[in-house]
Amino acid sequence: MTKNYQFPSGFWWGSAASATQTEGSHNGTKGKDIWDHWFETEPNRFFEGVGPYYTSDFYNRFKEDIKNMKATGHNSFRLSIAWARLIPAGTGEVNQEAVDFYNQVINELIANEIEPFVNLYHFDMPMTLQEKGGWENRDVIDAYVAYAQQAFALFGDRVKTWFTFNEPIVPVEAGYLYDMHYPNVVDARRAIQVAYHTMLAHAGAVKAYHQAYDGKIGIILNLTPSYPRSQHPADLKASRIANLFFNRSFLDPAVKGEYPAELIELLKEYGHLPTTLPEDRALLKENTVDLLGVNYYQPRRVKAKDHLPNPHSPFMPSWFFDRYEMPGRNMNPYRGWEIYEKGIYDIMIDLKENYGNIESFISENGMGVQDEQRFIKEGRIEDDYRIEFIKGHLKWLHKAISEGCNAKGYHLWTFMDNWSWMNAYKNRYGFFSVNLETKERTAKKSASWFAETAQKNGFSE
Ligand code: BGP
Repeated sequence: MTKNYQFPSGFWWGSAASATQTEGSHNGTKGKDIWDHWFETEPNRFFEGVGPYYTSDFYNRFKEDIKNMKATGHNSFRLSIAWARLIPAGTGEVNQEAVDFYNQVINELIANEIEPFVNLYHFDMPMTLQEKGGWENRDVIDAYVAYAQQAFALFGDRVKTWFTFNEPIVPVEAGYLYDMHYPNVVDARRAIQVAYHTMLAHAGAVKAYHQAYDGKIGIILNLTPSYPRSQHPADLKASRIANLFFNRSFLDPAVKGEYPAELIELLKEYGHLPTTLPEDRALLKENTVDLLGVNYYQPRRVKAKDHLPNPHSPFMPSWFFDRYEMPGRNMNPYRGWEIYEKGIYDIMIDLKENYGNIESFISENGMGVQDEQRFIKEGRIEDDYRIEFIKGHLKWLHKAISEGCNAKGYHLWTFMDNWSWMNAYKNRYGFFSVNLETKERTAKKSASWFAETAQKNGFSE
């Protein structure tokens, strides 16, 4: 029997991208950010030695791309502003060339009836500020809020949906715990301070926005629902702690304005509370988000530790649980991430039941595939696996909405294949492929499927 998956009217159909991954660092005038610096100093850390200079060249080709977005059924698109492009030194003078560029992009989107969702920070700390300690330095909070205010003043007349950060936990984990991003620190105490300062910067920007503008402002979190191996109390505890560290550490302060008491207790017990000031509590409490972007790629399966942690090893979240490789789980064989479509539903139910049913949307979800050229037939990548992936997640999102969840849209990661940090061009995610030599864009099969789905505001199966 055919089932209809019709979405509420006004549903946001689109995709997401970020400045560093698409614009091309060498295009226009831009101050250095940590990616430029890291690539200059350690190019071997990047897949095939490819850095942020080698991109789809959105900077020069955005008109063509926006035309393609329109043809792909987009009524919304998330981009990010590169802080170091708008304010090359991180603080002070604004770069007029960048203002012109972002104005043109925003105007072009609006002219094509595509709502611009603008994110202020996607892993791209200006190098001048990183040299002063980056998010470890409390002064950087003021620099960020000043940058946010500049962006609101310049573009806020047309941009009505803002985000302060994309996946703020990623720079914390990758940059300060696991040696995966610059500055390659491995120190939980410093990581916790970075996480805390990021949330203060977030709240400062929310405050500034609400004081002067009437649009919406939110944050984009990569939520990884935690599933325990079993209902054994030790596994349940492991899962609860994983959830505290990786979801609630940002979700609670962003939506409820306060950190979970259990997280505070845990950090206190191990002597890892961050340095705070008395006024921080009110700043967080009074400046919660209007909406939430949810990036969902994979769940987190955990179990109680097989062995007690070595009491002399430095504090790490991995002290409290082990990863659990559930037998039979469905893996994306190319990216090595589990595909668990129901996770999207579980997140939405959690937001409904525990976070006041805050307005949200899927701000990233996608399937990275290596060597996608293998799937070319008659000049086009036949990415049926991506269509199935999107459909599978949309079905669960649809169910969540039918049960009263406040989910307003779905954005694929990403519009066209892009440079992905250390993975460079290893995994391709786009509706469009890009010939990196000629920069020619070619629609994949998923682009036409999405266009039709967006146009019908759903699909049937
Ligand atoms: C998300 C980031 C994106 C993008 C995506 C895919 O976490 O917000 O910027 O990188 O992951 O990542 P990857 O290319 O490493 O598979």
